[in-house]
Amino acid sequence: MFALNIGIYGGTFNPPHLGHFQAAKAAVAALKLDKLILVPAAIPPHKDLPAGSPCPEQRMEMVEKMADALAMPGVVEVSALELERQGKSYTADTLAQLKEKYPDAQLWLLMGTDMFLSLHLWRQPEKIMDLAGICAFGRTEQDGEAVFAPQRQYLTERFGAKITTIALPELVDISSTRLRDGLSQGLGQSYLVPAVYGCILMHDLYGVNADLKHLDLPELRACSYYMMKQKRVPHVMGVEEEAVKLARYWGADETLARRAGILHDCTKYWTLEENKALCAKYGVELDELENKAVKLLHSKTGACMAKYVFGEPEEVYQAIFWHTTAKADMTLLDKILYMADYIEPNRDFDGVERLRALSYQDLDKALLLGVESTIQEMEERGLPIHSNTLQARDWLRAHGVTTEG
Ligand code: DGI
Ligand code: FE
Ligand code: FE
Repeated sequence: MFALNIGIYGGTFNPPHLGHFQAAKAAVAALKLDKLILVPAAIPPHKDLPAGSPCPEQRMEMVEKMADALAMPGVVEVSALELERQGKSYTADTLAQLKEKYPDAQLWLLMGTDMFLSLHLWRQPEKIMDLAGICAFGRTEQDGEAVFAPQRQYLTERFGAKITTIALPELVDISSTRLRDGLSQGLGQSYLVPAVYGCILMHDLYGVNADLKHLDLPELRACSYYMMKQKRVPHVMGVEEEAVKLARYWGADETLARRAGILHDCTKYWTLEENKALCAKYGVELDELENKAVKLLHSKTGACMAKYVFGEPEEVYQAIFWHTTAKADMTLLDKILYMADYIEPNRDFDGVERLRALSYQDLDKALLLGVESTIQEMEERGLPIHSNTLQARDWLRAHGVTTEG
């Protein structure tokens, strides 16, 4: 018995699309994989990359985004093995390296129909089939099987291959060539994981030539999700939804609330250095606490990205800028984003129900309760409270707001 079941999914991933995504997901389930390693090729041995293709590092980044979107942390990983090696990216070499790393594992090499049908023509096919079982993504229809069966028999007899086939939905047949052509004409988003599309838009890959300052909503979401980790996406979707609801209820601009919600945490995973660099670039001055508390900076840099990269208006900039600390004398949109962040449907903490109810009865009361709760939590955790947070509380109290009733 093998200790681990490891799937290996190589390819040029030019770009990684929903076909790859579905295949990866299906393979983990069908083969009961303990680990799935995605291996983008540096220099594919079998064909030249079309002119203007993204460099290996960019394809690697897109694959990492797709892997994250699979939402199977600890199972799906991306390997730079072929990027780190010199020369053409031969699968036989990759499998040898992985076998050395996981000597006791059962390796499964995953591949689509075309690749499976030409496997005997790859470099060192006997080595490949000696090191790994082959998992081919087949189709459900009979004519698929008619093509598959002879090849399966041939590889088994000639190389002693261990072969398994898994049936996948139609989607898997997405043609990368057609997808690339579509992208250069402003199409193709529906075949991509949003975060991958965001990567393509922000780095101007495949001739998309996006005008980042005039993105529609799906494109804006794609860029925002690209910049963060998958695990934060549900929260951001929740904030978008809640901000729109609050805006509708309290008579604020729904579109601005929505766009602020989409972008509010887009820089959440930046390092302290990255945050500071962007603040310096756009002249955002930081105080002593902000200079060391990275959690306080994503609101400033998120605001800068919204305004300077995505062309959002000043109101959106302000709302994002103040969404973490709050401040004295906030605008309606500022309050809406602050509260949406606090009460969006995925939030679950003691008192969230009262905060939700208050947000639709008396927004200022809700805001004061939110600010006071944050202050209390910071105190309990022994963290310094930002002066803007304290000023938000004092301003509301001075204007007759209470949390009673
Ligand atoms: O980005 P989110 O997690 O959705 O929410 P957020 O932007 O309100 O950030 C919450 C984090 O910010 C949380 O870790 C606490 C921290 N924070 C909020 N107000 C203060 C604060 N940290 C300090 N030190 N002082 C504050 O006044
Ligand atoms: Fe935030
Ligand atoms: Fe948030």
